[in-house]
Amino acid sequence: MFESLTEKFGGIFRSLAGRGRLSESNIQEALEQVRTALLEADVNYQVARDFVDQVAKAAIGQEVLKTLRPDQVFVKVIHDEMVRLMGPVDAKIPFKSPGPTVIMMAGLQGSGKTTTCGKLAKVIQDRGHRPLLVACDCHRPAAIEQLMVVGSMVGAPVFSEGIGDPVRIARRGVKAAAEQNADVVIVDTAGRLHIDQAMMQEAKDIAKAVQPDQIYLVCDAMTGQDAVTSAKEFNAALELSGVILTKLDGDARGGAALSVKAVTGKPIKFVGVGEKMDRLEEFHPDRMADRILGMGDVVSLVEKAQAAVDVQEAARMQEKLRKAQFGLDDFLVQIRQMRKMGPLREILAMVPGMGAALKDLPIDERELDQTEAIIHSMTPTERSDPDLIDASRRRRIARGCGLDPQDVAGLVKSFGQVKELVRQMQGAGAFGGAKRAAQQQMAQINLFGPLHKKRQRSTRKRKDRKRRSR
Ligand SMILES: Nc1nc2c(ncn2[C@@H]2O[C@H](COP(=O)(O)OP(=O)(O)OP(=O)(O)O)[C@@H](O)[C@H]2O)c(=O)[nH]1
Ligand SMILES: [Mg+2]
Repeated sequence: MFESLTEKFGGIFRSLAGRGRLSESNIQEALEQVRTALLEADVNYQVARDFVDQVAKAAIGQEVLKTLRPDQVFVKVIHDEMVRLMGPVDAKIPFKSPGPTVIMMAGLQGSGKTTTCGKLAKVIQDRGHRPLLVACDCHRPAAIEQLMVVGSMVGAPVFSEGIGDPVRIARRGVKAAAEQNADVVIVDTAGRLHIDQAMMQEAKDIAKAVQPDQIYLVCDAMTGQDAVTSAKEFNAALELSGVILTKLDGDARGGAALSVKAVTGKPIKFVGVGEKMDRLEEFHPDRMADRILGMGDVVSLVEKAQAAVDVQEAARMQEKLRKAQFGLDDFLVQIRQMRKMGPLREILAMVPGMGAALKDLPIDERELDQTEAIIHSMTPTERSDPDLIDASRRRRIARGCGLDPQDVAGLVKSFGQVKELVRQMQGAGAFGGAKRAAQQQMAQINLFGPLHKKRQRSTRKRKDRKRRSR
């Protein structure tokens, strides 16, 4: 898969080895080569340009950790950017209950729709459901016959009324699900050689009639940018749920895989890697990036080295805390580290059991921005010793970050409380009860909440005003 792209990246990485540090000058050449490699792999022009810009931003000035070479760091940067470019994607198929869950396939002629109907039916069976295939490519007897064959290969029933009106057949197919003991319906549709009005209209009419829960666009990876262009048009007409990219086992160059999410906003959900019915795989951006770069071991090496540095950093922070030298500057570093991991909501959602609880929680990334802004408006001395901040300094800081002096006071107060509690917790090593109490108190201090509190305040004010005016 994508051999020539993999080879080119290999060459680029080799040429970076031996440099001391990733700098603007020594990386420029490598970036230019990355751009060329992407364009030659038929990656969309704009996507390639943005990609290189992002890599440049992420790579330049990256400290090359003692244990790592610059080419290794560059591999990791490229890998992460590729993952970002192709993801995120959820490979789950949302089944609804009661069913049937209706899945519609769309795509150009020969892209692999009918074959993929069978493969997808197999994936769905493996996930414990009972799919029914519906033959809505009903202009040609051969197309219906092909779906019948595919169905029998995977042991899935096929609903067909022969040549006829695809909209009517789609509707009746969905109705037939119950009597066929099926809880998922997969609708095969007709493709044309090129996007044309008649095909789009037919697809739209079918979608309108059966209101599919999922619409998957089947794209042939071998057609590169043409696949991406057609995906864009289909998406405008049909509101796709995702893309299934087929024929990745052939000599596709990689352009479609790398561009489709950036151009359409819709992720690839599955990839076809062969003609047989068991050749459909879930799409995972990180695994795909590993495959393209062929550098999975380097990526994990860099991750380990970075994690080790984070551990050292954490130990340094703990030591500072212990000596009560922990200032707002260090706090800022901590916020940044945390944000590096992704949006706060996503980080928290990864904690088991948090997903549902998060739904109603007012998490606002802007609150973190505010906390950062307040700290930024402080002088270095104020950051390391927030006790210095009196009323006039508070006003100055507030002006600097465009907030209320109260917000500044709130942050300083919360920070003081945390420091005090940390001190208590460390002092209370022998007394489990006191330590737990301190931890509980800690959880109630909201260091990230000036904006949120302000919002509550202003709502209260508004309500007061309303009451008074009555
Ligand atoms: N190598 C390979 N071949 C595939 C893959 N998916 C589909 N094909 C082949 O591509 C050809 C076209 O597939 P179909 O499923 O008939 O495509 P379609 O979109 O239904 O085509 P129309 O109904 O004519 O619009 C067939 O020969 C398939 O075997 C794949 O992932 N890998
Ligand atoms: Mg077909």
